[in-house]
Amino acid sequence: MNPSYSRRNFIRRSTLATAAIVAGRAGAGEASVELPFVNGHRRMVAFPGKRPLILLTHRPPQLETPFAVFNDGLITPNDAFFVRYHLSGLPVEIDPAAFRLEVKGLVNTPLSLSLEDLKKMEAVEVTAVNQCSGNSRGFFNPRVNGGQLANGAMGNAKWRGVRLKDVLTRAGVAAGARQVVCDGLDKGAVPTTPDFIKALEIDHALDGEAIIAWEMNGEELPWLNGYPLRLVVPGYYGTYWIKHLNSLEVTGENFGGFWMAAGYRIPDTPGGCVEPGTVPGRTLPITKFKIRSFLTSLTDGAQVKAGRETLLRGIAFDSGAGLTEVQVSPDGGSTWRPATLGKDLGRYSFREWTLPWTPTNTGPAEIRCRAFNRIGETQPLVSLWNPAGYMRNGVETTKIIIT
Ligand SMILES: Nc1nc2c(c(=O)[nH]1)N[C@H]1C(S)=C(S)[C@@H](COP(=O)(O)O)O[C@H]1N2
Ligand SMILES: [Mo]
Repeated sequence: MNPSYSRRNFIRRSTLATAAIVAGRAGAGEASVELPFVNGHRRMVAFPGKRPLILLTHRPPQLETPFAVFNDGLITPNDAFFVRYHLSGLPVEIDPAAFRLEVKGLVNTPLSLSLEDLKKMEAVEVTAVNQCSGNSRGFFNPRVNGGQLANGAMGNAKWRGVRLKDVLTRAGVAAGARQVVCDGLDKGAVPTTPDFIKALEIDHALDGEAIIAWEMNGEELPWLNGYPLRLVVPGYYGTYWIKHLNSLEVTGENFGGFWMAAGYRIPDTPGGCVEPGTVPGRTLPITKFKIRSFLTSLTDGAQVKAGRETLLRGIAFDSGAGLTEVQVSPDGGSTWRPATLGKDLGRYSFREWTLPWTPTNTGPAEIRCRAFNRIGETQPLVSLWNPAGYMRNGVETTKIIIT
């Protein structure tokens, strides 16, 4: 464990400090995993407030959720939720009494809100998936640069906070407003590193969907998921979900910072893809999730018995348009059967699907699944490609053995 995540940096939270100290004794018996692509060897490391997760980088912390967690339940536990930072200068000490969220720029009344001020406003809850744009990037073929993630840079949680709209309305959005520029407490290790700042279109910020959350699954936000406040932008890729949020600035022009103007851009083409290996012409900022589904009850290499019923189970989600169906193919895509959708936890949540299946012939088998939604979106059989490795959503295949 890197010393910068030691006790002194999590001073408010003695339980986290304990975890950091335990993790600091890395070495003996440390677990590791092999992700299913070249150079997929990863250590499992427990950061403060987290169980051992798949380590991509220490500085900045980037941790992936082991895929088995998604079969345990529809809500991803806080201690298993993935972590992604761009900058190594994380906040190391936050006094909740002194913390302020500044609301400034093109507003009638600039605000400086304490956590108490926010908690006196109307609180709302939403169950929503947070997914990194680069989730599953390690599977891109041809390979692309960037964090080589398997499918664990996503998670589903119940978030509680105030509507972004209500905070902006309290400040009074002035005429000519175009975007809301959102910044958190983290900084680059050197001053030349562009600060991680993202902008939402003003109409989006005022549509009532995004929230400023202080609670995740009934507990205060884990430090590494944005304590004490984070933006939750349902249906949008995680890049907009600013952690340690302490500044909202309403602007009259499009924000030109690095992470909007250069980073997190997708080809301006249908589906945001280009021919594998080619460079796109025009690009746009990434926005909403593509629809996805996964089998969670069986993983590659699993064995099932011929003649015995197996319950196939998995998860699906989209950008909030509304899932209509999940289909499962137990025969490598030759035939597809409708699965049963589970309880609806809200349109931004993971949705469970199940399908009882009795395999007949012994030997290897490929199980596939694909989701559909109200606006006609589904998953391509072959994953699409773009140079940054974003938005992967092709039909997943799980290779099992029937014995
Ligand atoms: N302050 C801050 N917020 C941030 C980031 C960051 O680097 N700094 N990364 C973003 C990205 S790209 C993702 S995918 C999500 C990840 O959220 P998590 O770490 O809570 O899982 O946080 C977003 N919010
Ligand atoms: Mo991300």
